[in-house]
Amino acid sequence: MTAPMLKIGITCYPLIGGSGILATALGMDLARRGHEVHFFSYAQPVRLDVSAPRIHFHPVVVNEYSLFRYPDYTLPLAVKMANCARDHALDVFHVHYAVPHATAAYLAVQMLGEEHAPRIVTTLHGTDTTLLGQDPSYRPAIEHALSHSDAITTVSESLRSETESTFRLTQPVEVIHNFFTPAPALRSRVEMRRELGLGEEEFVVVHSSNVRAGKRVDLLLRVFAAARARRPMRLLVLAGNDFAPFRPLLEELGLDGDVIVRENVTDVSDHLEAADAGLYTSDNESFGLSILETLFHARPVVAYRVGGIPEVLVEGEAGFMHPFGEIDAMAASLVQLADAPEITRRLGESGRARALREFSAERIVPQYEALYRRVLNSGT
Ligand code: GMT
Repeated sequence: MTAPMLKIGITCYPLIGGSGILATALGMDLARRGHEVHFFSYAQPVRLDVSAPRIHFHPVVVNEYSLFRYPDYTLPLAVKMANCARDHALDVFHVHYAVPHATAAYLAVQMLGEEHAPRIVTTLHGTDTTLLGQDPSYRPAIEHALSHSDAITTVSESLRSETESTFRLTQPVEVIHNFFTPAPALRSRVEMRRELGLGEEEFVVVHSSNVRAGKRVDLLLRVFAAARARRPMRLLVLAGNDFAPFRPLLEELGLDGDVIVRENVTDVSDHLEAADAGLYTSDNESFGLSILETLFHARPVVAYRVGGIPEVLVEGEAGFMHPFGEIDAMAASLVQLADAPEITRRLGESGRARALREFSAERIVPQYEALYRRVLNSGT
């Protein structure tokens, strides 16, 4: 007998950022598997295809009231989630990022009455533990919402251990790693390189992120500058936010002609295919979804050994890691890759093979399905 299809409400941030990207990919994959999936957010998530079967998007409208200096999002979100759960008989609320989504889910459940309400699964993605969880103005509220979740997951072992030491929780925290499915290429590597003004033989390093403070774009440029000083290479930055604040450093380092910046690209896959290796310099990452994306394109990665990155990037199998803040060692790894195309190719292929083995949708999405069924069956 086949298991009944589920009705799942997914709440996430809609922007270019790991948690929203992952939540969108998960919802799309669940819908492909036959589940009915309802998304809640203040804007349509960037990678969400609302024309796909069984996908629904419910925008949360935030009205402006003159009394409020700061508009409130949590209450309209909770009301939208409760109404939708009632209208569509949702089984599960799966909220990505605790603040304020897990609190909104708790409120929605209280409004509906626990007996008739969906179960709550909360997935922590990183800064909800590592940043907001350390803030006394947020921690008790996050702890409250988590303790009223039917299941809590983190995207890495590293984040699980940090979550367990940050919050007092009575229920277990489970790890379900992130996954990735590359989008089909729209153009060839040669076409993409031509479009970017890159020569066929040039060694191209790629970095893809929201360029927020923790991505340490300053270190990215310094590492690249140190590598560039040893041999020719180019850096392609796929920036999910305004790159302008980094222009002065780029000029100071004399990198103007060697760095290509593209903001808010949607065809990330084509750009990754045009590159030869990835460079990531975050001071912390619970997982590093961009690193995984790069590995899926068979590009080895050079990164700092922080947070959950060692769970994604196995040293010697998919690239190189160095202690946070190292510049010369990171640059030396880039130069090594640039000088040895055979090693670069081999690392790229073994990185992709491991990514496929460990972090494919086929492997990860059933873990979420099993979790939904478990919370529904056990009532816990
Ligand atoms: O830092 C970001 O890029 C955004 C952030 C988010 O919440 O959207 O990313 C977090 O979630 C991603 C998906 O699970 C992880 O791959 C990132 O490592 C994590 N960022 C941090 O932990 C700083």
